[in-house]
Amino acid sequence: MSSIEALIFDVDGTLADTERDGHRVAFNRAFADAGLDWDWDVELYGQLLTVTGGKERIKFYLEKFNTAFEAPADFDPFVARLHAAKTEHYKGLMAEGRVPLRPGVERLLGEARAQGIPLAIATTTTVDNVNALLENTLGAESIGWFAEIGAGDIVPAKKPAPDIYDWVLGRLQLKGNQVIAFEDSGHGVTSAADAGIDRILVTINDYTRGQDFSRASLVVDQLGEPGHLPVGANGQSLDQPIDLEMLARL
Ligand code: XBP
Ligand code: MG
Repeated sequence: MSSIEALIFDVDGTLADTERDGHRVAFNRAFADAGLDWDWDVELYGQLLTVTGGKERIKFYLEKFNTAFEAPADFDPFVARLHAAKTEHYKGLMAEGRVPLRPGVERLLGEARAQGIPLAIATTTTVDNVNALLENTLGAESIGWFAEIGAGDIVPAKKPAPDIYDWVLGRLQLKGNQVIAFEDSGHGVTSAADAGIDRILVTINDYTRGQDFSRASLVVDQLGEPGHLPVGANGQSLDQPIDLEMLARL
């Protein structure tokens, strides 16, 4: 068993359930602003999550679900403009406090900080969105709690590619066996595992339940709190919330 030299967190679905009430709503508002009648309902959005990255997701939607749409000649700039408008809406939604952190996240971040264990982020989403979530849940100073924030287009290939975890590990100057990754999705687990991370804790959510987590070390419904214990994949409650002492045993 290796010591824990850093905790690396995914953001969407892991720190907070941002997809349904954050990203999805922001996409729809950007589409409406642009005069497009596209409506990504909760169910369709679940299918669109097959592809990570907002710009990539818009293109996937047009390829698979809206083939009748006549793409403009300046397609990439068109998608980039839509996506930039979506990011502004997303930041507005975060500022309204629409999406809280998931149970146990603030507690575990606090425990790690108290013990001097570096924190980092490895996410597919845009860095502005990460900052907006942190600022509006934990306060602006919390952005500085993270030694490295790996986000969005900083790497060529998004999850499930390992690039973003490789980037964060490189910046931390750590190897995969020295860290623990926190994820909520099959794509996220693949990304972390292919970067050589062997301790991966998954907190599932309604969009990711049932995905392939065979490469994860532990799958639970949430990190939990003392009065609200996590439930494992076998349906049994754990006897304690996920804390550093438990993580050390992964
Ligand atoms: C997150 C994503 C992102 C967000 C949208 O995946 O897939 O695409 O939905 O963010 P993960 P942007 O949690 O695996 O990192 O629109 O800013 O790309
Ligand atoms: Mg995620």
